[in-house]
Amino acid sequence: MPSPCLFCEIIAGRLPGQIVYQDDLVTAFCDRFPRAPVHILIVPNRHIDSVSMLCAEDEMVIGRLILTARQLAVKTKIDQTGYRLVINTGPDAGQSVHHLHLHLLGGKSMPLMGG
Ligand code: DGP
Repeated sequence: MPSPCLFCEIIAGRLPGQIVYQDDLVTAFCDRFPRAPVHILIVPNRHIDSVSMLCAEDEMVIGRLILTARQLAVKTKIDQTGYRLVINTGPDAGQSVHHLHLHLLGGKSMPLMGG
């Protein structure tokens, strides 16, 4: 892991981040370079580089990431209009921060994948 990890620093409160939710397993904060009116990153509190590094014991944290996204979609009022959940993994997907994160995107109509 690059030291210090940017998202670990935000989770620990050592770097500023607009944290919108935090519990024992995950933290959610606004993306610094939003690509939609709602663009929130939901990350595991424990450092995990990417989906490629997940193991069976991470089942709970992965579930929590998605359930938190669903809850935040309601809170930000995009649950009726729709939203996109994205996890970029590795260089071909353009993963730029090597701390697993789920993008919650919504508040506008988005192009179809591959369209
Ligand atoms: P990805 O390309 O999937 O690795 O997405 C990384 C996201 O992280 C990207 O949308 C921009 C966001 N980001 C990068 N640096 C910072 C930062 O310092 N603070 C916050 N809140 N977001 C950041």
